[in-house]
Amino acid sequence: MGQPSSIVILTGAGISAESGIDTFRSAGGLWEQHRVEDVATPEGFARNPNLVLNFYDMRRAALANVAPNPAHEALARLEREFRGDLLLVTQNVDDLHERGGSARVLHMHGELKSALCTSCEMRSPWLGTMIERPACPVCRAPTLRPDVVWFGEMPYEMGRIYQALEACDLFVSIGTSGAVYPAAGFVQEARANGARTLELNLERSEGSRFFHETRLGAASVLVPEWVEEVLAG
Ligand code: BJW
Repeated sequence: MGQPSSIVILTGAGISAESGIDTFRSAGGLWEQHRVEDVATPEGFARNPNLVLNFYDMRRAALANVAPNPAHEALARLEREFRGDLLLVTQNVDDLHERGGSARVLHMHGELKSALCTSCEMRSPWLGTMIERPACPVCRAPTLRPDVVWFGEMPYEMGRIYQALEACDLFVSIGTSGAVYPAAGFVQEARANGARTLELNLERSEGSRFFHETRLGAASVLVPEWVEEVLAG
């Protein structure tokens, strides 16, 4: 195809792996170190809030020790230089896209550097810890939780994402296993609406067969190459 006019990009933990952030499902990944039911469900939080707050406090603090890699930087370059419509959707709760230079990032699974108040339901930027039950900056109640989307909860901005998937002519999935819905279904949604679909991943994802094309390799190599290709037309 020539240069696309509208692109939707979905990123997952694989794009941040080379920056030193653990993925979820690889050997030694987060779900081998912690039980999903304990740390990534509303029920787990209700059962043991200290465990969950501590888990996310540690991951928030760890962001200070990592930096964006060439894959994040290449997507920021695409945002600056691509003349068509671009929506960058990430499942990641880290801030490496922003630190890599992307100004418009849709965090469908929330963000480590944000707090959600279970009393007033407001979201507030949050850099510190939550284990000591700080007051919500909006309503002052000591009822903050990590602003991340757990299993059984609705991801953010689904309407905007599906609208973009309907309109795009290229959908690109980068570094995600395709194990978690609704993100895992985006490829079929885009394809049903006529988009070309491309997967960039270290290994084939669970939904690999739904993509027109799969390129295997490290994101820090594949993403800059692909961005160069798109911008060259
Ligand atoms: C590299 C690389 C390198 C490595 N270069 N690549 C039965 C059927 C279908 C659905 C369900 C079902 N039962 C329940 C559901 C729904 C459920 C779900 O999907 N469950 C599955 C387990 C089946 N989903 C939900 O509950 C979601 N909500 C929902 O569905 O609401 C209802 C709804 C209905 C209709 C429309 C819309 C909504 C919510 C899901 C929330 C997920 N939350 C988490 C935690 C977030 C907070 C935190 O970070 O702690 O999000 S789980 C975790 O998985 C995290 C991630 O964003 C998400 C995806 O993981 P990701 O990014 O793919 O990472 P990995 O580790 O799996 O893969 C890494 C990839 O990178 C691999 O492929 C490697 O090869 C690659 N890689 N190094 C390139 N260097």
